[in-house]
Amino acid sequence: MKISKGDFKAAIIRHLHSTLGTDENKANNHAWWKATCAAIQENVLEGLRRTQKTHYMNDTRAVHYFSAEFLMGRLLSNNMQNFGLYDVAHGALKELGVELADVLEEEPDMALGNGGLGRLAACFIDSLATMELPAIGYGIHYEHGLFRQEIKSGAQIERPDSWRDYGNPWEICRPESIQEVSLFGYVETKYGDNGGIKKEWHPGSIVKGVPWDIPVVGYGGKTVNVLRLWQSEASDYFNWDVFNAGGYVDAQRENIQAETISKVLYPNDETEAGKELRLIQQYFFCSCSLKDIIRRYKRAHGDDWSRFKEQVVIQLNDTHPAIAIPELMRILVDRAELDWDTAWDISTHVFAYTNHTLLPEALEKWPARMLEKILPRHLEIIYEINHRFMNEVDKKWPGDNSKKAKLSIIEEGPEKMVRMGHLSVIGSFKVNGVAELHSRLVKENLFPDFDALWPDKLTNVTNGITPRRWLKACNPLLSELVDKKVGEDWPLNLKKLEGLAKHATNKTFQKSFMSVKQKNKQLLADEIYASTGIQVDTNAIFDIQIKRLHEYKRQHLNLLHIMALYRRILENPDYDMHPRVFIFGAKAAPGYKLAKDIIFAINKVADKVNNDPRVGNKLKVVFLPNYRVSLAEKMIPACDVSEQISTAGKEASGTGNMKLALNGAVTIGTLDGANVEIAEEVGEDNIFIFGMTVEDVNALKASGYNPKDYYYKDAEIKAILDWLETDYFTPGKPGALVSIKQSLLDLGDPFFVLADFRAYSDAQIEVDKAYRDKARWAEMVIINTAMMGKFTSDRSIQDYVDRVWRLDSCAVEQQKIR
Ligand code: 73E
Repeated sequence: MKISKGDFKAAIIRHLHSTLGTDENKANNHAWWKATCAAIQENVLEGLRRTQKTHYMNDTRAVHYFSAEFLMGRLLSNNMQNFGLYDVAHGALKELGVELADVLEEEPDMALGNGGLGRLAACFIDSLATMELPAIGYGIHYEHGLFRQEIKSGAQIERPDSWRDYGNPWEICRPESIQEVSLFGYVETKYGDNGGIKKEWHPGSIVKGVPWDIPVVGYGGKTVNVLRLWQSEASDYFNWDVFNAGGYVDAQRENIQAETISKVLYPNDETEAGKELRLIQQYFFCSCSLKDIIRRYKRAHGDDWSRFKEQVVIQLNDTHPAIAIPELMRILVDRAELDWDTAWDISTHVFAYTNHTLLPEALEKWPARMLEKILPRHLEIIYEINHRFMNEVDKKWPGDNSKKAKLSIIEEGPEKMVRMGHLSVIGSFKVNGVAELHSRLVKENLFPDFDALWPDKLTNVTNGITPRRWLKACNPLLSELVDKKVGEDWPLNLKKLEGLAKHATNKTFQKSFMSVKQKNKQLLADEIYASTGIQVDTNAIFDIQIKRLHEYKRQHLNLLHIMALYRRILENPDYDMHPRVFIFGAKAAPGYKLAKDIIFAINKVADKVNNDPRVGNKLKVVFLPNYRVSLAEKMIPACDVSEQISTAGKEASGTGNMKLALNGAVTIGTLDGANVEIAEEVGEDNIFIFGMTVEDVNALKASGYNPKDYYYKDAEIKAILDWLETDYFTPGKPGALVSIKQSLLDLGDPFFVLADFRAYSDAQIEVDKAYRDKARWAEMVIINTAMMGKFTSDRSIQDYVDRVWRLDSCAVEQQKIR
């Protein structure tokens, strides 16, 4: 039973009047948006209430997804879709003279994440709710999410993101569940009468954690789980302990402004921040979340800890929440007064850890001295964990001190460091990588000795994406076409898309499919024109690279190839190629100089190419500013060629690769991350794989890679790199783009751009040929969509359930949608 259009219209107007205090004559799009959200939220809250009651009554085991990032994007369209109210709302607003599309544009993105890791967390909680699994997401209620990117004279400028400035209609504050978190101070050792010792932490500072709940609506609208995000506030509590110990001045100094903890998301993707505030953020949300879990457990089980590990599983999204391990030990040993072995048994049956990267600069390490200052008791506990673990290592490899040094949580050196990855592996019952290749490299290169010690601990769960957002919602035209061919239940069973494959060579179907693509390209062309003033031809190939800017992702390889095409056209006006539009979206970490230089270079080359009459329509280059979830939703349906060109072995999985292929783009990519599995699914004829494999890269490294060999051997490479040094692209400013050349020649080209250039360029020639064969291309495109079933996040979640969580679903009774 669903609400009628008329009743939904009445609900919107009711909220305009009594929630927003305005009326239909005065309302602007923002007000319409808020009123529509409020009307939908009635269902959301009813679903939430039912879900929580059902989970409580059934005393369900639940997964707790701990993540410093959740990149949620917009929620209105998603929530409408999941309740089956999209068409109703569209019709209701239409009758009110309002365009739903304009209303949806009012919603700010919830950008509480950097990139793939944060968006994965968002897809996972969508799947968990859809699959009716009891789950809570735990994270940080950042006041400012990832910065807004502006481009000024070609360069990236960062502006603050203020997603809550005019209120967020979805979130619910829960002051009744506030938690307190201790920081700083010292540890006192107390000796009991029976010779036992007890540790007491006297914190130097206490902050409050205020929970904000974002409801997460499953597809079908039955289960509504929550994402609980913690906001820091000053505690009313004065720091008496430090004051009494005569540490008044210290207390002041260490009393960091409580509100700063949840102020801002660190904008570094794939780099460890290494800053005090980052550690405090991590501890803050882990401590609040654990206390919240324990409060809920105690409501059902009192002080009986024996069932805790049966009721609770905690997934650590990378090492960012690894401090939760010693925090749980502290609570169990110091507070609940369990003996160490019992506490460790509970702890190591509760935590599981996902590794997302092998890049050394992303592997978190904290100076022991910093931990000692901020979390003195936790450092002691980490030493104790390590001490006991070293004994275990000694049993396996007696007397082998180098093994111990290698495996220890503590890295010795001029500055003692705590390795959070080792802590996570030791403290978890399962560890997974995020694609087959990545998980193999985790076993072979990152944690080989841990794998030898515990052969069943390391496993793989290949990433996935939610087809609800990444096909149904973002690509309504293609969804409608797919509905007609394979039925309407593919969003819940993505393998159904395979039913498209048998139509891949059917002329009529090819025509319908490609006409959808063409319409989506027109929509993107309009967007490009509106935001950059650049006019692009929708008959050109739309070639898209969208992801964080990082050397290993090699946007500069793409750029060098664009420059090569430009040069070929200048040298030969009849150079034979199908017109192409290269489109980029990427944010660079504000402190990552070369990444920002690459953005600048892309924009400078774009200026020149786009305005050169000798090029005409053959080549256009577009950099769309402020890449984010809502922009991705517009770009992905319009893509012909998906650029997935990271150095083999560096991209753990990638998830944009899956989104683009699902929407009928053909991948040009390396054998890296999940590209390998995409190639397996679509078959080698329907993807353009090029370049070095992991083994090739290792061999080249071992033999001594010299990028200058390629520079001197390949005249085109030389010409392009030399071009960067002139003022051709930056008139009057020679050398403005030279840092790219330097990194590739003088700094050793750490990501093998030059080594892969020729293979990439050749693969692009194949892409060009394939595109010109219309029937062949349409077939490839259809096969790509058809074969993406594996990459639904529902499959990833099922893998976690089977391999890691051992979780049962719990049916929630369907509410009457109003
Ligand atoms: O390959 C992606 C992967 O698809 C990987 O680079 C990314 O995680 C995605 C989801 O599994 C990732 N992000 C981070 N590490 N790996 C990271 C590291 C530090 C801060 C923020 C993000």
